[in-house]
Amino acid sequence: MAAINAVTDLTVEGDIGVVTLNSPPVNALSAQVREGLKAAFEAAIADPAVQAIVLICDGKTFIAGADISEFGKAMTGPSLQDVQNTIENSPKPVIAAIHGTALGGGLEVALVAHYRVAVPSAKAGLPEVNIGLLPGAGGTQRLPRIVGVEKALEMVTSGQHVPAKAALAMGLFDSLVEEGALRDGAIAFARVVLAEDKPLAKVRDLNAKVEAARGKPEIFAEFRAANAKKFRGFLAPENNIKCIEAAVNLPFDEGLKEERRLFVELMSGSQSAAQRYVFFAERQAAKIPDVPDDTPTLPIKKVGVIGAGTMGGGISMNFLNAGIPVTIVEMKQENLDRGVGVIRKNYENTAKKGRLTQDDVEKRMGLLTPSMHLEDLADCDLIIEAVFELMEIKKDVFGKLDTIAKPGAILATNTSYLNVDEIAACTQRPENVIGLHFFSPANVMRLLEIVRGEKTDKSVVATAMKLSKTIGKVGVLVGVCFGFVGNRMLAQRQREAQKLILEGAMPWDVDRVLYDFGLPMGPFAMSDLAGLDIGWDPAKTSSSTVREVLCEMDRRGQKNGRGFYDYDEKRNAKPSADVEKVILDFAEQRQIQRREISDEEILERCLYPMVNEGAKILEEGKAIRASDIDIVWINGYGWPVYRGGPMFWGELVGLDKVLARMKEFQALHGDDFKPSALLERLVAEGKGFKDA
Ligand code: T1G
Repeated sequence: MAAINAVTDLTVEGDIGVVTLNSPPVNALSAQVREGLKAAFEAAIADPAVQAIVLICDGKTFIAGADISEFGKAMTGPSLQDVQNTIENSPKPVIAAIHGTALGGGLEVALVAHYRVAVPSAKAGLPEVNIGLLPGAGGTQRLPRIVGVEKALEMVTSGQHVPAKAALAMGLFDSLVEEGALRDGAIAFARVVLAEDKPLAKVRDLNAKVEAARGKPEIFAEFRAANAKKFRGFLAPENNIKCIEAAVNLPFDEGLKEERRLFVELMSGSQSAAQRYVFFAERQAAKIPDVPDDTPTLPIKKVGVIGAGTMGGGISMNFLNAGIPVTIVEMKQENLDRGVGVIRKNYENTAKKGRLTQDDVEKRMGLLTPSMHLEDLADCDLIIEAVFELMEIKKDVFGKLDTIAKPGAILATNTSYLNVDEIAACTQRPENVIGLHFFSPANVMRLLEIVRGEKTDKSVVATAMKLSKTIGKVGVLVGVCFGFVGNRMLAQRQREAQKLILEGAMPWDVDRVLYDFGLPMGPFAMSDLAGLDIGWDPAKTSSSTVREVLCEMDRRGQKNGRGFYDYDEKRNAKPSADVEKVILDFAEQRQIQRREISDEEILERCLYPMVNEGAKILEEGKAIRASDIDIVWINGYGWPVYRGGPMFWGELVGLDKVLARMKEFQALHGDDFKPSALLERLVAEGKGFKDA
């Protein structure tokens, strides 16, 4: 065995040269890996004893892509294309042996090999689109030559990881070898190749599948139309599509040049910078400075959920999906039955779409135990209350749980706003109390705000963070304050939106500006969706806000066909002349002189106070880092990932510009716009939020 460099070695087994990479955690194509690969293949090609070459990786996966942490830095060592040319021009057969996930540049390296073999558990994909890029090492030119244009379009624009069996069926893999015996299987495959002594075929020379699509622009037009909504606002999907078009219409080397041009266009743009930032930010959110990775965690084998309403049902589904039994408790039989019925209906709807089998549905429902007695939660490891958002009710529940739950059980509240420390104080075990704030619909939204109480034990925090991964959520640790991180910042935007429609804008103006910015919907459409009458009391209503007046007019939102908008039977929204009149009358009664308000002012008035509130959250220590705040907004509120999150975006705008406008707005509209001390300091020092 010859050690080529610290991460690469070459061994010769009989007449097979085996190049092995070992660069944890994912064998990413760092400079060192590229150097090692180039040198190892040059050595194997030059060695007369070697007749064929196997490329394999140690650790958990085949090469999982270029080293994203190197982007934006001066490149050292051989380029990836240089390494690929060495492999692709080998006069000896090269077999890529794949386990784990061959992704991005990793799959692109495998595509310049002559053959690809894998274990059944392996996956392959070109997920560059998820970081705002495209496969920049020939993937867009080689992939369609193997799998065809339609599958290539799907793969490069979705970033999907294709399982080995499907990869074999589409020709991406040439053979599957026994699980756990990849090395031997690949060497045996190499020997068969030698015995067959076929001429070496390069993927770049396979033209049949791209030529078959030539002169059929409808393939691309239909794909674009079918995905317009999903790709809205993103730049990378379109550039990926253009690359596949180039593979169809241009000779290979011309196509490669077009791929390079479109790659550089994305790499130099802010969208990819934002999406690469989010890639690392999401992983950073799992790191808690004073709760090390080896903090002991508690086994969660049985969960109790109190409340079978929308939230309780959605929360329960997360655990059922992960195979964790749930006892769900309601006080009234009819509510319990309805809640269980909704859970079943949700699963059956998913099964109808083919994403679950009926057997899966029954398995999950079999893990659910309905009950009318809190006492049935006595053996649960974790109990989550999802009762009405009233402190008195929550305190009553926790007081009872304190006497019922077994020692060591974690007691969690799903409150969206309320003080977790106050709730914890109703028990003798505040160290076991934590907030688990799910976002509606709780079985869909990825965000889980994990609210750390003053006395919450580190093992409880560690358990909650680990559990978030188990149930497929993105857990972000936040501190106790009104609305924690997400809702506290949302309140800033909601307040400004309400003021703007009195000052001169209409709800549909504000919604359009925020929708065009990239949010899934604006504040007024969101209110109609949730229901204008949440928290509205007909007995106490006094026409004190536009929203109250609309409720008094029985305009409750989408649920009854009219709210801020009028809705047709397909729930298509249309601005309402009645609402416009309500707003104009409301402003007149309050002597508000309406004026023309620009889209730019709408955006700045709604978003800058959010950035400012994020800065306050940071200086109060209610979030560990600015990027955690961004992860909250991307996963909990649909902030466009290609804008990186409110804090990333604020820095992109320029904190100095944000501060200046906040001061202008403060002079005009009062202290709602008072800049945070942190924002003032960072601007004065010319720093960013990472220096907070
Ligand atoms: N570069 C650098 N670091 C990476 C990395 C990468 N490509 N992928 C993962 N890591 C780090 C990650 O930050 C974490 O670090 C650790 O590895 C474990 O990751 C030219 C231009 C492979 C499915 O987009 O999808 O190739 O936090 O927690 O859940 O065309 O990582 O431990 O310090 O995610 O088991 C294309 C991205 C790159 C794949 C494993 N490739 N990675 O998931 O572990 S661009 C990708 C993943 C490219 C070419 C283009 C996942 C994974 P730390 P993890 P995991």
